Amino acid sequence: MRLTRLTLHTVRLPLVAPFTTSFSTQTERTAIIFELTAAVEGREVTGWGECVALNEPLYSSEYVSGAIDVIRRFLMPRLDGELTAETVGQRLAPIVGHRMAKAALEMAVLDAQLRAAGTSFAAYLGVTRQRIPCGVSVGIQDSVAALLSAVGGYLDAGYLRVKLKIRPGWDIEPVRAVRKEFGPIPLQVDANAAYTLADAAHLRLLDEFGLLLIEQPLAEDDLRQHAALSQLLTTPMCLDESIVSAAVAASAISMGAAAVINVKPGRVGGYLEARRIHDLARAHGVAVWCGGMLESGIGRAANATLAALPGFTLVGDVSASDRFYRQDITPPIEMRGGHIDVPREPGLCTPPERRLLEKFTVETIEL
Ligand code: OSB
Ligand code: MG
Repeated sequence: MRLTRLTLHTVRLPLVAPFTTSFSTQTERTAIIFELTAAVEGREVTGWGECVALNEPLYSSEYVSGAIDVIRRFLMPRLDGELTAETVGQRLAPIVGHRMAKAALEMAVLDAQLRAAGTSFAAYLGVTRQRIPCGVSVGIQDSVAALLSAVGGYLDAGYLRVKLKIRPGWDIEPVRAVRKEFGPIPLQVDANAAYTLADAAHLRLLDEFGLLLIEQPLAEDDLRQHAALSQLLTTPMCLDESIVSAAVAASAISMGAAAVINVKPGRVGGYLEARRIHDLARAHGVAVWCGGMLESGIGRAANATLAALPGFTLVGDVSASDRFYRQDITPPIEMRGGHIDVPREPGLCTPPERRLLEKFTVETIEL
């Protein structure tokens, strides 16, 4: 195919409730929605994508306006002439970093390619599962009472696994309270890099709660320190921020830094690299699960398909649209009996509804 136009729709979606992690409180999600037009054998096709960069470089070095800049200046110019989704990664490889921006471009190209062929993402990946189980990521709350009420609501809604965000000052007591109130539910924690190895003795206090895993307690670059910490804890070590590529995943696995990996397509440069990490982890007996970045229905649908690959043996952070949004730009992705159906239509997602896309758009850029 040959790319003919790229429109970047920056949308601002209000969240149903503030979402607090160790690094920020978000009350809305600013997302870049990619609308790519391509010529495929004389036909015009559209591909949709979503960039998961946050507004500020607090989770990773990427951020919304930086992603738009690098796409305009350095990434799009490399995607001229004939190309396929499978070659986007190689074309963009000389540009260092900017994986969320690259991932979104590859996603839009892959979506266009699959739509042109009438193939679903599920068929492309070869997934056989029809539906995936849903977990929920629960932000830091103002009080333990508020946390118990939030967790209770998600359990009533049917979520099959709960992840609690933690940070120094909000860790042992909230976990203890949730265990006491709800008993042996599948429970895990995510620190978003808020601790150091010097906190090992404190983090060991989490071992008594039988958590599924502890996610990214230490800094992104602290692979060796995560390996050391995992020797001191019985709770399995899971990495998120640290795993930016299959190469880093291989290092982390060989160092004993990761017993589990949270796979996020945006963080690793795209769905194809995410698949490679899945394959690598599976070959090493390392469990993976699909993480989330408060995606709109575009990224959420694609994540629901990725999470159906056989190595995704743990419940991920793929929740229903209404966990974050009262109104999404696509028809809502719904959970039934704690599961989401794997999309079967051509491409990676249901395209956004034009009226809703326009309603939430704050900036449109034509490239
Ligand atoms: O660390 O997994 C994370 C959201 C934004 C940035 C980082 C993370 C998260 C989440 C939410 O935990 C996952 C979701 O989209 O449901
Ligand atoms: Mg995380």
